[in-house]
Amino acid sequence: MRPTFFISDLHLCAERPDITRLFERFMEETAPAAASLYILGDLFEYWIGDDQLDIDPLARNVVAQLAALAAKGTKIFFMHGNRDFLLGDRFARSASFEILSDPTMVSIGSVPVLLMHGDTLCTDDVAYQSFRAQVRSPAWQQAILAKPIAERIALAQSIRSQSDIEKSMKADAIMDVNADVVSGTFRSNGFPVLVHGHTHRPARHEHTVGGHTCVRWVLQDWHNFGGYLGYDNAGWQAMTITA
Ligand code: LP5
Ligand code: MN
Repeated sequence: MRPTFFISDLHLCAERPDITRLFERFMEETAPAAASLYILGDLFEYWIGDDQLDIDPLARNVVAQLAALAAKGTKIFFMHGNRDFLLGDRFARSASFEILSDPTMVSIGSVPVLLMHGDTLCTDDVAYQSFRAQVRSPAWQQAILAKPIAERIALAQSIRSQSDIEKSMKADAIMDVNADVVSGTFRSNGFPVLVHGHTHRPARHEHTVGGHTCVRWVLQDWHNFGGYLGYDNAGWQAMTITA
């Protein structure tokens, strides 16, 4: 069985060439071994619409890396994160990947695995959830995508600054997953393995729900170094990638 790899929260941007290099190395040296690669959101620091490709050489390189990996035989799937929810079909076609909705249940070997970005589990963060509801509405997205690129970049940067200010005033616990929502998610999905990112708190958790011991993997963010979660015949393994 060729392995399956999961990554998220790379936050690729021109300001972090070191992380871009780690990603390129991962794509060239590690990812081709995988039958499937799941990118569970926040591939980019922010995404303002697929015409970002016209002005962003880094993004075009990422597309080329993804398309090259797909051409070598790795099936690639992408799920939106809270930074790149405007990534659309033009990007997906160019990168040769399929966009998955959040959540998505897959079967790997015979193991049911539920995939999420992870932000929907953070229901105690009421301010974020109301922001999310607004920016995920088709009407808001249509209005935003009609604005000129420069205006969208300025808006994305203002939201980033405002978000950082608000985060500095939120308790850590508020920005983590809500335990009841996690239990409910296991229960209503038949007690799968849950894989998500977003919280930047990489870990393997065990939850006891309705007499079942359920595993929740939280993916490594790529802030200080890179990382991926792998699954194959030998089981699950979280790996780090350093320079
Ligand atoms: O991203 P992260 O992990 O740092 O924080 C998230 C939540 N923040 C966000 C916002 C993103 O960081 C930035 C999104 C940029 C998207 C760009 C594309 C669309 C832009 C439009 C242009 C085309 O998701 C943060 C959570 C945290 O995770 C932990 O879960 O707490 O949530 C917030 O901080 C949200 C705030 O609480 C409320 C929203 C503030 C936005 C105010 C808008 C101000 C606009 C000013 C315009 C002049
Ligand atoms: Mn996120």
